[in-house]
Amino acid sequence: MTLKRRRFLQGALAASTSGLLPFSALAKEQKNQDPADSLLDDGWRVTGSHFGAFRAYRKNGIVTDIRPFEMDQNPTDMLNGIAGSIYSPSRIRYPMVREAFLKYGHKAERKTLGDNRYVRVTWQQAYNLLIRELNRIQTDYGPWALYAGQTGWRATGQFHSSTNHMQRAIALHGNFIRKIGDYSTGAAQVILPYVLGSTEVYSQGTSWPLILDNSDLIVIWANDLLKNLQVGWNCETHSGIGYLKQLKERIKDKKIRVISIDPTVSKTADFLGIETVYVNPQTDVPLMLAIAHEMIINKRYDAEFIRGYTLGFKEFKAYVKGETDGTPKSPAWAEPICGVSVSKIKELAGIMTAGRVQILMGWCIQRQQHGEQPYWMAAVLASMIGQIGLPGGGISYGHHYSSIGTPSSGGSGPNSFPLNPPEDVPPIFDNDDYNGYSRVIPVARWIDAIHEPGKVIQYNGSEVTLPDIKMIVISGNNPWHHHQDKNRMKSAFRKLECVVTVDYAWNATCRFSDIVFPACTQFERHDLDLYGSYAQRGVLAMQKLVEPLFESRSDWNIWREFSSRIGRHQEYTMGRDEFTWLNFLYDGCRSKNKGKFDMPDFKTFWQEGYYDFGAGIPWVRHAEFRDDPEIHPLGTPSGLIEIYSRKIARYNYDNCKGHPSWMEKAERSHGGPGSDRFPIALQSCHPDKRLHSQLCDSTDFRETYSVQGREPVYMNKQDAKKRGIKDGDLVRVFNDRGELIAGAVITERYAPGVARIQEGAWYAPVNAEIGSVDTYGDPNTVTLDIGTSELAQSCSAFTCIVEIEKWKGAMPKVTAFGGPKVVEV
Ligand SMILES: Nc1nc2c(c(=O)[nH]1)N[C@H]1C(S)=C(S)[C@@H](COP(=O)(O)OP(=O)(O)OC[C@H]3O[C@@H](n4cnc5c(=O)[nH]c(N)nc54)[C@H](O)[C@@H]3O)O[C@H]1N2
Ligand SMILES: Nc1nc2c(c(=O)[nH]1)N[C@H]1C(S)=C(S)[C@@H](COP(=O)(O)OP(=O)(O)OC[C@H]3O[C@@H](n4cnc5c(=O)[nH]c(N)nc54)[C@H](O)[C@@H]3O)O[C@H]1N2
Ligand SMILES: [Mo]
Repeated sequence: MTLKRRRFLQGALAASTSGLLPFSALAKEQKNQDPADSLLDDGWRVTGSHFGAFRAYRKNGIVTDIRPFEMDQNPTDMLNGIAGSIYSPSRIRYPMVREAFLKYGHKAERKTLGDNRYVRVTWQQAYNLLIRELNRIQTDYGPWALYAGQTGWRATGQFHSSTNHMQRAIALHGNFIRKIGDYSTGAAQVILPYVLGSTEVYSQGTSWPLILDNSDLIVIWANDLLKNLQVGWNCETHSGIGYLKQLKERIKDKKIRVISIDPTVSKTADFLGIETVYVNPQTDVPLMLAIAHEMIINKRYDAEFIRGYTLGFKEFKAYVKGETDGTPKSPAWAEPICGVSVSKIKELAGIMTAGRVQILMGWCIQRQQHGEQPYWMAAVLASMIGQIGLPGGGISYGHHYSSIGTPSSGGSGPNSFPLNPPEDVPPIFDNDDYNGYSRVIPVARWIDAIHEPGKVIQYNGSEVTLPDIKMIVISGNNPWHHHQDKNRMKSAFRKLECVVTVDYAWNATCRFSDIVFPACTQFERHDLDLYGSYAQRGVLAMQKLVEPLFESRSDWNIWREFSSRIGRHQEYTMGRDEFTWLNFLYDGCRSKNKGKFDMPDFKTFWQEGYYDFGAGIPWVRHAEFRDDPEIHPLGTPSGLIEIYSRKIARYNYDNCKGHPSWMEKAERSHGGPGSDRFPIALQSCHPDKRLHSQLCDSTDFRETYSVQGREPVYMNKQDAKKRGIKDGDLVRVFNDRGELIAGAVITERYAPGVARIQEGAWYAPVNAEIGSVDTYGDPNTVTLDIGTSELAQSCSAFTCIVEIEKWKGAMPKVTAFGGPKVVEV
């Protein structure tokens, strides 16, 4: 896309946000989208993505214009990146096989893995290799040697859900290792059921209108709502951002006070113009304990709520007062650890116990060592405040995600393409013997398994025996973005025998694979999905914009042919084609909603492009429990909020005790362990202009934020000055685990000792060697790969410290983009 075109798109977005575009006219102009209809017609089509639902114009077979969907009043800039991703130089064009693997198969040396040398093969050759390898793994080893369990942010669309297609097809062939939990909320999902009786993070939360009307104070804790609400699990329409705009008005009118507790001034804090209380990274628990200490000493907590709705406050109180370990968790104790002054801590304890207080927790503080603790501790604070179950009070663990807090319409979305094969169809390799290994592993521990097969680890009160993984199949996720410590991953991948990836973008995961299948993007196939995510606002037709580029195919077509080649076509497809599936899923949705919503038939729906369920009714989380905890108990063992958990105490873990507690980290900035050598905390927060690694391939869009072609590292002015670094300099970010090149952006929005590189920057080593410098700037080059604790064993990416210096010497070229080095054989 040319710069001119980009400006045009930006102009189009700006115009449409102010409501100037005649959307109904656009809708009318849409051609009949019946499958029989010529797919070569020019015209407007409606579709959607994680970044937003939108309409696109197709001319002469290419996308020439993208405008937000009329139900999206707060469209995001990321729509400007979509065309550049469809037409990216990094698109996977053909099936590709690693040069050494093509010659020697699983006996190929693996030291060259990552050198990016690939041979173009035919689809037939690629299938033959894949099936040969799967047969070999199931025959020579067993289901324990195959890992196809990883999931991630595959495109929106319930039918083409790419991980479902891959897992269903592989399951028709043989069994494999699966995972439990996710990188997003792995620690929360395990700890919160013990404390609040449910995972909380993916539950609908108290409706924004009630928060706006009732809260006196909103505490935004480790949470950047404005940034993270840009992306949703379904086709977003960004209602959450609309509520933030209303919140800004209430702040201006002095009706609500809002503070942010964060090591940086977040995009949200900047937008709302609110106070940020800087906290040192990884030290929220000492700050929270000191607030609790202050409330206890001054008897400023809701003793009645504690008595009626919670269990175990006595044990916790003894710890806070220092009766169990000799250390009172006073503000004076906390200040040198968390960096928040005694007076500020006292002020926080004061304002959090005056008036109606809503706490809104973000997720990234549970993505650190002992990430269970701040989550548990926040629930304890909310219990002491005593407003759980009241409108505008209590605690939420999800208002920054997928429009949580927008009242749900009550409509039901379409089901997805079924993940599992029909129950009466056994796999071809019908072997259920896992050789004593666990068949399910905690999601972030798969590299541990490759390094130490057979090792027994603790997990959530049970034992997991790590399997001996030899082969991995990947689709709809990008492990060479999402996992920590790239050099450790590199050495693990050298031990594998075969890695297969299905994607549309030639990212680092392709570069560390043996066989790569080219999927098309979601814009090259028909689908349907919810729009509005948790608002469940309606059902959206996702109409194909263009035909699959190069030799790419939809995931459905890729795995359909695979199934055919292993003799399982009928079992895979259930006799339906793409459009009969869409029709079937839509009809299922229509009958679920019968009586409540009068949905039209499929053909009419497809022509109209969407069906709107309308707005929902405001609702308060945990109101029933508050009303009567005996009739509506929580799902905890006692039915109450467990400040002390006997169950967890009985596990006897050193790194997760019976009540929330402060434990020093493996490494930590601001005077913590290792900070003498690596004084800067490196955050790897979610990107403002990407969804993880997605859209990084969109060249012009990337250039709107990159620095001299590298990913930005945001750092504090003082830190930069001390190191002689100027804004726009290329720098070396490093620790003992690895090094990367990034472009410095100097800002006053970060506290001294805190820097950030947004996750999802494409990993791009100079060569295949372990330790090779990353030329584009993936923060996971340097992050730590340990479990949060023996309880959740989740991702600890935010336990990471580094040093930063000006880059010296020759400057290697960026190797991330533009696909593989194609080798002729
Ligand atoms: N350091 C650090 N690491 C992190 C995090 C962090 O905060 N810090 N966050 C973690 C979190 S919360 C998450 S959720 C993970 C995200 O990790 P992932 O979900 O793995 O990240 P994505 O980049 O979204 O990967 C999706 C991949 O699927 C591909 N894809 C999209 N649509 C399709 C399709 O239709 N078909 C096929 N075949 N492929 C498709 C995309 O091209 C992309 O390569 O990262 C985790 N990693
Ligand atoms: N634009 C965009 N939106 C997204 C995504 C995306 O990739 N792009 N991904 C989606 C997904 S999969 C997820 S899981 C969510 C992620 O949602 P989160 O994990 O909540 O998001 P982050 O932006 O990583 O972090 C939020 C805030 O936590 C602060 N923080 C970091 N460390 C600490 C700490 O030690 N203490 C305190 N108090 N604050 C800290 C950061 O400074 C940041 O302001 O976002 C979703 N939304
Ligand atoms: Mo996530």
